[in-house]
Amino acid sequence: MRLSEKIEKALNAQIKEEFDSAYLYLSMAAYLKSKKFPGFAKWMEAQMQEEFTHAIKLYSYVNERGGRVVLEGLKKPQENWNSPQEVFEAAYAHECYISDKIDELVRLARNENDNATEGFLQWFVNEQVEEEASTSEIVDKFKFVGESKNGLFMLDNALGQRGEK
Ligand code: OFO
Repeated sequence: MRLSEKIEKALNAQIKEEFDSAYLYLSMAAYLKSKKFPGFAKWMEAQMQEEFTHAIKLYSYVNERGGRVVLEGLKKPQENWNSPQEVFEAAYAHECYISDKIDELVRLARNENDNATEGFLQWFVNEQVEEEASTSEIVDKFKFVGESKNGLFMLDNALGQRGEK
């Protein structure tokens, strides 16, 4: 069965959210690079790539269900923060915002009796659990490190290992 118009519209809106997320994380990476934290920037660049794959996953699903993908303009992302810690706090808050969006989509799919979309969205529900956990763990590490320059240097190194183990 083809997607209902309501679901199609909501999934298209989520494609934009995922691209906005990618764009926001790229902006965060650029800020972190400018502040000479290559490890934090690398982590954010990897996060940006993940968001891109989320958008494409939705794009493929809409097409598979006979829907029409319509792209919206991207939101201009914030470009400055006060510290790397603030960047990761903002990333955590953003993931919580995205989790709410996914939950809304699940509710909509349920109300529309669209089992396939509800099942498809389960992957995103699980992904959000992971993304909230990973960003919030990093925020905890920043709090632990506090003002220590050494600690910050080590944390930057550690996050720069993302994808290398
Ligand atoms: Fe960060 O999970 Fe998609 O948006």
